[in-house]
Amino acid sequence: MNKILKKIAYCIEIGKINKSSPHPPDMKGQDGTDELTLKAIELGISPNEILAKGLIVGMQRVGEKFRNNEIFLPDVLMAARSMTAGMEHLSPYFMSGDVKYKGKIVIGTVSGDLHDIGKKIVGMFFEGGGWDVIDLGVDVPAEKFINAIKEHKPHATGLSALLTTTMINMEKIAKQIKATHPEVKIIIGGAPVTKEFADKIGADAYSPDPQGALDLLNATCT
Ligand code: B1M
Repeated sequence: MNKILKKIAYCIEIGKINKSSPHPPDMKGQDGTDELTLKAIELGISPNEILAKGLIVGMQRVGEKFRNNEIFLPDVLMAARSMTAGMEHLSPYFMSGDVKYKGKIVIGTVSGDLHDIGKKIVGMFFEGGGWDVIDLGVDVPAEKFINAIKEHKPHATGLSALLTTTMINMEKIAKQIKATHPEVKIIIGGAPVTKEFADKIGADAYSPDPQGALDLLNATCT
């Protein structure tokens, strides 16, 4: 079991998407994250474990290498595509079989920020926990959040940011949401975000991880 999860992490690390992808040249014709994730599911490994011990481990290594200037932006992009290929197989398992949703949540990565993998994972947990998720994508300005809140009337909004330069945009967005829709709870998260920051900008809750975010969201229902 460990072997296949290690292989998945490695494929993310080197940006091997699937069997037919030509990158990297020395792995031409070999399975990539796409096929290996399917095989892991067939082996009966839980989607949670594949995500936590395969996909996310690989992406953490990519982050470390990028920080140390061992790899560059195109390599990170290949890794992101490889991760997305795996997530596509996992997402149906995180979806709730329940047709009756607990409520709605509007999520998005804040303006200026193009990182969407973590936000998508959080969205998958919300769906799996019985919430109807309206995902506005990346680079989402305050107006887009507010228009979506008007249209969908959610219980809560989830804001994600991965950059220290974009987490500050959360403040403007949170303030505008609170000014126009004080009843809508705001949950924030993403690597540079902290509980102190959440308190400072007037968000209702902060979680460093998807399960914590789901627990907080469920708590808004009670
Ligand atoms: Co960028 N990037 N990136 N990047 N990138 C980081 C974030 C960075 C830490 C890399 C590094 O230097 N080590 C660094 C940020 C430094 C900083 O600000 N402190 C960085 C940088 C600098 C940049 C650019 C500026 C690079 C450049 O252009 N020179 C640029 C910015 C573009 C922009 O946004 N305007 C850039 C671009 C990119 C790509 C587009 C190439 C690509 C994103 C592709 C995509 O998302 N489709 C990318 C990637 C992949 C990364 C790293 C390597 C991985 C991010 C990721 O997907 N992690 C990242 C390094 C790292 O994180 N180790 C890095 C996996 C994911 C599962 O984790 O996103 O943290 P994460 O989400 C977690 C939690 O944070 C939490 O739960 C998630 C699931 O576990 N969470 C929430 C997230 N949102 C939440 C919301 C919640 C609750 C929890 O409630 C609502």
